[in-house]
Amino acid sequence: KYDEAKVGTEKLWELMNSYIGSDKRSIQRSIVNHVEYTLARSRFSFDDFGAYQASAFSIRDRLIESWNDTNEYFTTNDSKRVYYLSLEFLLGRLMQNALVNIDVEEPYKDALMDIGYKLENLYEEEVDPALGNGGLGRLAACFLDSMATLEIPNWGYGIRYDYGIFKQGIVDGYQVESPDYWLSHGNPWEIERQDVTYHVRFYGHVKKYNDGGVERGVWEGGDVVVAQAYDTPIPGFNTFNCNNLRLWRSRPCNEFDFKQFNAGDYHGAIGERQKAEYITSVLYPNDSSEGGKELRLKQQYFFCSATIRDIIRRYKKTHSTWNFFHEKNQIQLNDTHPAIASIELLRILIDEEKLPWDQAWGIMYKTFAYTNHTVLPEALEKWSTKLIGNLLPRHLDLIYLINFFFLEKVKQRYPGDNSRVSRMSLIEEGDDKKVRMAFLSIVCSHTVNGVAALHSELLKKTIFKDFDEMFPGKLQNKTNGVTPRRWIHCCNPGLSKLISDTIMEEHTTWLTNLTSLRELSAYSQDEDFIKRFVQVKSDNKLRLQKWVKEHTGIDIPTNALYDVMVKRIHEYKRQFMNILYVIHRYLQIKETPQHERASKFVPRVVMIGGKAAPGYANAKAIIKLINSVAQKINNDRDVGELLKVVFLPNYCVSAAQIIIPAAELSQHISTAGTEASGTSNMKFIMNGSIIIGTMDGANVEIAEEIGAENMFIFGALVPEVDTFRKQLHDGRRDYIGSRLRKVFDAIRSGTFGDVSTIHGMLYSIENGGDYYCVCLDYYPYLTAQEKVDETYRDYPKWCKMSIEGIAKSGKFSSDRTIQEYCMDIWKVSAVSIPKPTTNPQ
Ligand code: GLG
Repeated sequence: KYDEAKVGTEKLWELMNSYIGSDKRSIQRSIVNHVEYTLARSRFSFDDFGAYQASAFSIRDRLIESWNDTNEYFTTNDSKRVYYLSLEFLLGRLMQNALVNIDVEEPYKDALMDIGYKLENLYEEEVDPALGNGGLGRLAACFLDSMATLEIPNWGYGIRYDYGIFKQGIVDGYQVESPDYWLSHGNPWEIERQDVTYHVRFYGHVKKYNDGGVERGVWEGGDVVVAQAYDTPIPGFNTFNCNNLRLWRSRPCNEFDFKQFNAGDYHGAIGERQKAEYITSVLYPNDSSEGGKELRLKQQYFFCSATIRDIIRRYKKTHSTWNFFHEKNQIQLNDTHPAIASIELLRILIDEEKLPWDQAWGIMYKTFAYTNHTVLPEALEKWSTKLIGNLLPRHLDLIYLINFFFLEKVKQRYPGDNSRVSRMSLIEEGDDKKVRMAFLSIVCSHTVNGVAALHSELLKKTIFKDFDEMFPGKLQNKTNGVTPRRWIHCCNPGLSKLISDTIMEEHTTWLTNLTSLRELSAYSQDEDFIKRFVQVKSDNKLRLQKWVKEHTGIDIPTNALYDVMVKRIHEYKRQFMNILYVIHRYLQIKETPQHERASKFVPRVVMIGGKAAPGYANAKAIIKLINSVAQKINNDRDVGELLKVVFLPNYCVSAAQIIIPAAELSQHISTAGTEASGTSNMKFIMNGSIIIGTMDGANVEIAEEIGAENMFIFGALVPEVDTFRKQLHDGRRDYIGSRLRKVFDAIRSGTFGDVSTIHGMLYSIENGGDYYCVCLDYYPYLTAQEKVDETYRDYPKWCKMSIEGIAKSGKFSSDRTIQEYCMDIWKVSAVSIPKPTTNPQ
């Protein structure tokens, strides 16, 4: 610490008495300084990548100013904080987002142009940090943006993986995975915190003792690794507030095994240390299914333990009793992945802080809340008690204790109802006993929520029914949202400008009050507006056309309907049904005489993209089928430009920002009752793409908002799905109609080459295994697709529908979602940091 008396705060203040200026000279000087002093490159010659890096450092400097001020302000004011714990943060590129949020995109563009660099090109130099699988991780990123924008004191906590989600390549139509070492050229956005580290223990044993009636434990032995913090500033839009995302990296403990070393086993001693670093090396590439692997549990506990210690340390800086902990801290669990955090808090309060059980329990309970993201049984985490007991022996003790107290309450409340007791137990009995992490999270949290209205209702009726009965009101709904800053303004500048021009508002107004888009409704039939709207769409289509050429080599026309489906590949999402329809369309075109084709078919480019989990054979077979179908159709001269099929490789956030604004139709066709919410559906609507979709997830609320007449809705509802499944179970097999049969036959007969990997799925669907109801929904889907063609022919009507969609998409801003979390769950309000005193511009 500096000696205040000697140096004087005034002197320090004088040395840096304002935020960095936003005039051209200041920006250029800051960039060139970083070229020379940070990158140690010559200021007289640097390439686009050097310019990107230096600009990033220069922008980071600005972020650090408000990031420091914000945190200091929150500490001085003892602000209530929200912590968002997630194993995934799918941030996407940061540069444009930061420039837009702190409102210096134009000044940077000019300043760079003046020294010979195009800002748009520099954006392309940034790696796309992909520390997440899909919707769950991207939701966390949208939430961070909204919380900063709404000036909610918030930190995100997660893992700094060395390898994010794999890169997807396509070889002979098959997915091949390669590692994404995103840090190879450094990461200018993060701040390495050598001063913020914690020890995290694994394995070992517990000694218990009685402390005046309270049983406490001492956990000793085992392995200890170090968690080191890396911070990424999260600027809000149009505010000086800047929040933080703290990601943990595992490092070896400084204690080196000299015994082993001296015994001559230098390699062994080093190897032990490397094992520690392994913990945070790679993101598990599963979306909606759980591996149950020890390393995954290690990752979970590792980041939860460091996080809880960090939160406690921060609280203790300003508090000497535990009385206000829950009033100052709210912790949100993004699915059950960080569920062990609550047990860690309980353990620390009981074993280390020596609190009585009731007090410790109360603090934990009032601090935690849990979000469920899926009803799919394969995605619900269950950890074997053997695994937990070995890795985290004290935590398993506490889980048993919690279960004991909880089941006592269940028995009191429902005397004699033994089946309910075993249904609700936190432990699933069997040869390999398991902890039901979702139930544990419900019991340890004050509030639980689903992510769309339908999903939350299903939770109450199905997997959490007993809990809803016992704790009425505890289960809530918080419909997901997406940030319009990234998903309209950054990815679709043309549309953003058109909106601002039309409703005569500054970006800063409607981008934080998205329901004001309603005003656009008045223009849905306005000729001038439609003309500009169509121009924006075709510019975006051209941009995508180039992207497709560059990434696949395929030429696609721009004067065709762009039909897009991008999301993780999964049977429940039914990319399979999409490609079956494509085959049907192809066969139909072939059957139609040339001269009748133009009047019968609207030219279409069908684009499908998404990653399959590396161990998910059926999903991989679907990718292969799509590519084989594309290969055949695209090379069939007879079909020409009437139908093109593209598999969009390596779908990721930066690709989404090009793909979504260009789409005219987008597919969200999951089996009713399977997609918890979906969030890309919201992004597509905001960008004027019309949805063809089922009544599933947030589609239901989208239809409510924009009107079912502005979508192409089809398919079985949840009760019909249930009935169909029951019929399958009872032996019904008559569900494959002749048109679908033809498609199956075409696949089997080799029309699309060797696609034998899909034969298993075909066979299963034909023989009662159509769990996701492809056959049930197939014909309604065809009808909806015919309606699409018909509507596209009436182009003014098509435009009207898509403009109405944009106008009424306001509900799906993640700002609205976060406001609901703040009011109903966290009870937290905005804290606005004061403007800097001088010259921030
Ligand atoms: C889940 C669900 C999605 C949901 C997302 C965010 O499958 O339907 O939109 O979380 O809540 N595992 C996911 O991606």
